[in-house]
Amino acid sequence: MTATTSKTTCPYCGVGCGVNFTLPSQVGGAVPPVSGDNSHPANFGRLCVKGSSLAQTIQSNDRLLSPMVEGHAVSWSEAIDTISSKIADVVKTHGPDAFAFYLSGQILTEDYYVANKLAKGFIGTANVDTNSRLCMASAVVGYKRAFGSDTVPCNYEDLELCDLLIMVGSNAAWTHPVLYQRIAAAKQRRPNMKVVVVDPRKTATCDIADLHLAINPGTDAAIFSFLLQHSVQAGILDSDFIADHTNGFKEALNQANESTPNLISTADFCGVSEQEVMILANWWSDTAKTVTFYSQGVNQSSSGVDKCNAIINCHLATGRIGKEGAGPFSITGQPNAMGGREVGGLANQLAAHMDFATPGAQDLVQRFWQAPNMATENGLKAVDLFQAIEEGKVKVVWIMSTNPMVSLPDTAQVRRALEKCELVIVSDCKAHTDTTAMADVLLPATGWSEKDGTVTNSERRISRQRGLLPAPGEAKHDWWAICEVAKTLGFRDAFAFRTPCEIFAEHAALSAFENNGKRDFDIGHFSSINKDEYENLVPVQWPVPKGRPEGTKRMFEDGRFFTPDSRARFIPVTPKKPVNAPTSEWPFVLNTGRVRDQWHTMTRTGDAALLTKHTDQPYVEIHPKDANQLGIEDKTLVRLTSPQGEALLKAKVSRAVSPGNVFTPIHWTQQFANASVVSNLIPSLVDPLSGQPESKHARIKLEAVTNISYGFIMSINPIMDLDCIYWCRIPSDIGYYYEVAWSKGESMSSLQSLLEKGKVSQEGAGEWLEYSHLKTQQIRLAHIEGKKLTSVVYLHNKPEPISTDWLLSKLIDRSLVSEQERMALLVGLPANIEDKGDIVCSCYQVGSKQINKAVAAGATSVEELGMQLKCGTNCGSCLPELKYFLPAITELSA
Ligand SMILES: Nc1nc2c(c(=O)[nH]1)N[C@H]1C(S)=C(S)[C@@H](COP(=O)(O)OP(=O)(O)OC[C@H]3O[C@@H](n4cnc5c(=O)[nH]c(N)nc54)[C@H](O)[C@@H]3O)O[C@H]1N2
Ligand SMILES: Nc1nc2c(c(=O)[nH]1)N[C@H]1C(S)=C(S)[C@@H](COP(=O)(O)OP(=O)(O)OC[C@H]3O[C@@H](n4cnc5c(=O)[nH]c(N)nc54)[C@H](O)[C@@H]3O)O[C@H]1N2
Ligand code: SF4
Ligand SMILES: [Mo]
Repeated sequence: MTATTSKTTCPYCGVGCGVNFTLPSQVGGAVPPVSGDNSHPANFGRLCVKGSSLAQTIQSNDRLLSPMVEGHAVSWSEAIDTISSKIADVVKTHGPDAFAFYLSGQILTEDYYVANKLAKGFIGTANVDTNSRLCMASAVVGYKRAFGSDTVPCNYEDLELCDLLIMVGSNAAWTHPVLYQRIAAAKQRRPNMKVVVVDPRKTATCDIADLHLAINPGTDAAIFSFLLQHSVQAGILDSDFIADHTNGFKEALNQANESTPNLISTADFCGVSEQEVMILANWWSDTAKTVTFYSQGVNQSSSGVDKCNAIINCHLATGRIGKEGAGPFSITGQPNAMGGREVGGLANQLAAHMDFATPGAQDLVQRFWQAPNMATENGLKAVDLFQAIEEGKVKVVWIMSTNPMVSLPDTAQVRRALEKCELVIVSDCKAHTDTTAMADVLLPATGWSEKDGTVTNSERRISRQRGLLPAPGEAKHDWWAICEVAKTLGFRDAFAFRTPCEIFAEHAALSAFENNGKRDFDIGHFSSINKDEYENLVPVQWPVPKGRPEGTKRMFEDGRFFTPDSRARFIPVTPKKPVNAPTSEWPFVLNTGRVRDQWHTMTRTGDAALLTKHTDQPYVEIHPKDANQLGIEDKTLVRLTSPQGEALLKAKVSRAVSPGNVFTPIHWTQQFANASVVSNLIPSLVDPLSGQPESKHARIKLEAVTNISYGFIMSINPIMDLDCIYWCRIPSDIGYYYEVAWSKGESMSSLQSLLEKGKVSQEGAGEWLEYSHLKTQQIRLAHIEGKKLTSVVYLHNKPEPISTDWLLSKLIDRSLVSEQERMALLVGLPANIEDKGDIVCSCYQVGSKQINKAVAAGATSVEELGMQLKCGTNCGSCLPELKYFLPAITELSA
């Protein structure tokens, strides 16, 4: 490793991979590609495609570089004064609960700690909630009900050591790719290891599954209710463990017997065959080393907490917890959702894994902080918070590192709330997001590679994200902005932190304060950490109490839990279906989730042309039978309507979803497409215990959008005011590329106006090449200026499978257009260039047509494809998809 290479942590998913980061050779120069850190225990050198593209996504041309008040750039001190005086004012007039923070699992532990301290100890409100409410709130409550604490028992090694892995509501192949690769490698080493996927949809994760239970949406708890009962019949209860270390087994079992009386009723409720349930039940009873790995298909549900406890019940009954290769493992999504939980950064937590209800906790925290205004009860959870903002109860909200205009359910409500709010403060790295558009005050934040602090991954491992590049413009660390506001509010001493190290040390000291083993979260070893030690902190799993610097690999090995009597609790669970069943008016069930190469609301990944190749437009996956019935063809535009709102998406006709169900990715915002925000469709229904929204479920109707022309526009100049039914901006390395759809009646006149107003070219200059075919309503135009291509417009009657790569490359390379190429510009491809098809391997830009060709020529394995085309040989994220090109395997989607 060179002197300029440092170790840091990937800022995307909760796997928390270690990354080697090399500084550019000159100040302001391009950052060399990153590599995986061989010594990091989360990834041992591996990175997925998002991680390995980190260098390409750092430099952004849309950074927020200065604080802004009402659209005007101001100094930091002016911005801080505006914020502090308004907070002081509303708190004085309306009380502390008129203020709220809405934070994120993507800020650092140190940022979270000072925000939580300011609100709960000094302003005096527990209105500190976070996008983690949308992500793992149900998992937290599930753990707390069972263990008395929010403790993830397992570690990543357990995923490799288990003999049965049940993946519930997780598409880890795309969402936790490095863990998925570790699991796939373990299964290859030990072919007897079984993997079961429980997901209504057939996903890339099913590639390694021995069994896929395509259950009815929301019905997971019934599967585990049945497994609990079956454990009795199969004689696999761990009676000693139940007797010595748990309470409530009988009640839970009685409820299971009532809820899922037999195999037939269970299979019927879940919409799968009895044989399938029985295969799982037999594997469950035969396999002591079982891990149940669960994610958003479990959490994002109106009964998410019960689903978690149904899973945990099964592990407690069989003693499959606190042992190698066994346990209920909730995987977290964001890089620091866990850190947020640790500091208490949720409205129903106090601090350091203590709650308002924990006896003595308020007093303890008050004394530790020397807090003048301790909050005394739970604050508002995300959905309620935005309701209270709309009702005028919360008057100032500080949104940090999250994009609620896209990610909260019922976007129309969120808009109404933010319009009504007296002061909306948004801290972000980006100037233009759907949420920054609603801000009164914008604060420029440092982003990954600039910000400095700690994060905790899904296996409780604390790692450093290091500040390696200078902050651009006026950007500052989030913790710094919070401390400045706190000081201006008069809390100078309590927020006099000069470095993240000082904050971390205080956080560690609070975790250990009067703890003595009573609370799970104890990192007292770091209470007096100094700057050098913090700089050199190596990844470590908490608890790290004084005297145990090596941390803790696995929890509950001694069978003692953090309840008052140290016993775990069984919870009786009644499986429930989602709140909104489909009706004749709203006949379809909408499911939502992620795609492989995009991150959330695309502020970090959406501008990287490389990462858009895998999925370039928002889509709705729909079963061929439904598509047929509704007259919807592949790649045509579909209107989705729910009682909440509307979205326009491209159809992806596929057998991956069952009839009556559709799936859409969550990523596209108004920055990238005019009408494709999927949260518009989601009602604000929440789990009554966790407050987590049922984001994976809405009832909707679907219709084909007819009478439209499809096409695309590319230009080296920005394209303004595109007034068409649908547009989607697709990043390219140079210029502007839009997929569009116009109403047929409007397409000619709109196109005319685009051309006339000089929106896609300099008016008058250069020449237009033109091809039109009235019968098929095709129009193809290419604009050339100084012998160079400047714009292309293609419009067709229906979506045409034209590869735009060559046209884009002609825009990008700015080479002269030869005489032979003039014709090719209107065909879309010169005769001598290969059309790659849809890109499958993002790293090496290998497309479906190339792969099909190699398979037709005899390639029979992923390895051979890799040797011939290089696909899959870098990060490996596309390996599951590559397999579906091989002859022996049926297609994932038809
Ligand atoms: N590429 C990429 N990776 C990411 C992210 C990203 O934005 N992009 N985000 C990160 C974050 S914050 C998170 S939280 C994680 C999420 O990681 P995952 O939870 O793995 O991802 P999702 O695609 O949201 O949902 C997982 C699956 O739940 C299924 N599902 C829907 N309803 C049900 C149900 O009722 N029961 C069951 N069993 N399954 C159901 C969906 O079909 C989907 O396949 O991903 C993290 N990793
Ligand atoms: N329908 C539906 N809705 C969902 C989900 C779903 O599956 N279905 N999933 C939910 C889940 S699990 C999650 S986690 C959320 C995610 O949803 P969001 O949190 O809203 O999405 P992000 O795009 O990650 O937003 C992060 C914002 O912070 C900015 N940012 C990045 N780094 C920093 C930083 O260091 N400081 C500051 N101040 N800003 C920064 C980014 O530019 C971006 O604008 O979506 C939720 N919503
Ligand atoms: S799996 Fe990929 S996105 Fe997740 S932490 Fe590792 S490199 Fe980053
Ligand atoms: Mo998440």
